[in-house]
Amino acid sequence: MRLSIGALILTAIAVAVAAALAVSPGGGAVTQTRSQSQAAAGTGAGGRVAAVAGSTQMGPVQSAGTHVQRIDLELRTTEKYNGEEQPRYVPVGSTAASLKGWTGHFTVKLGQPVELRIVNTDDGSAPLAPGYRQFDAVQGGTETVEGKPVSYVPNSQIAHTFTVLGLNVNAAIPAAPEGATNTIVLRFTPTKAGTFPWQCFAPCGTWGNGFGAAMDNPGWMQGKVTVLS
Ligand SMILES: [Cu+2]
Repeated sequence: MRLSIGALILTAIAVAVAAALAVSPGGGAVTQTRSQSQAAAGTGAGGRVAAVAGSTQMGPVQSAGTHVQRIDLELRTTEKYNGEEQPRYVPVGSTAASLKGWTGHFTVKLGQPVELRIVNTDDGSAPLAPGYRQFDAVQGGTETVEGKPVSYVPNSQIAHTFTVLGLNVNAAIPAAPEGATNTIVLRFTPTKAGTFPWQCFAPCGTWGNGFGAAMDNPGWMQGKVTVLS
């Protein structure tokens, strides 16, 4: 089973956001702009922006502070893939229009702390299969669930993971209380420059033992994170 992980990540992508950096659709040039939320709030200086490379969509990601690179995601269960509801990581506040071209690509800076905040609306679990159980543990950073520090999530409660193998980072996402949401915050500092796939390892999709549909498509349960040096 472990061998198959390598195969699974071949198409995957990644995380993180960049404080103030947006990568062009070409993936090369870097531009700076203000995030929608900050613009709305009138917080001008040091504006931060979502970085989405390889697409034309900018997520409403913002920085919480001068140095922290904040990524705000929602984990939705109402998005439809081929007409079928599938779980999906999307920037907070995304609309159908803004999700066009969303590939789950973020950009962050090397050596600066990242705060990945996930509002999870999924109250169903998808326990990790044998060979993937190591992803019930928080790796490469610290995690809180509803503000409480956790080092792992019992497998029976796992709904998703947010895993960047190339950065040795893993967040375990527990199912939300029925009909409610829970908020998971993962803090980590990228230690390597490059572009790394991220993905979920919980079998939360349809087909292929839970590894099809959402699990097999960028902008759903996988993406990429670029760490700029
Ligand atoms: Cu998942």
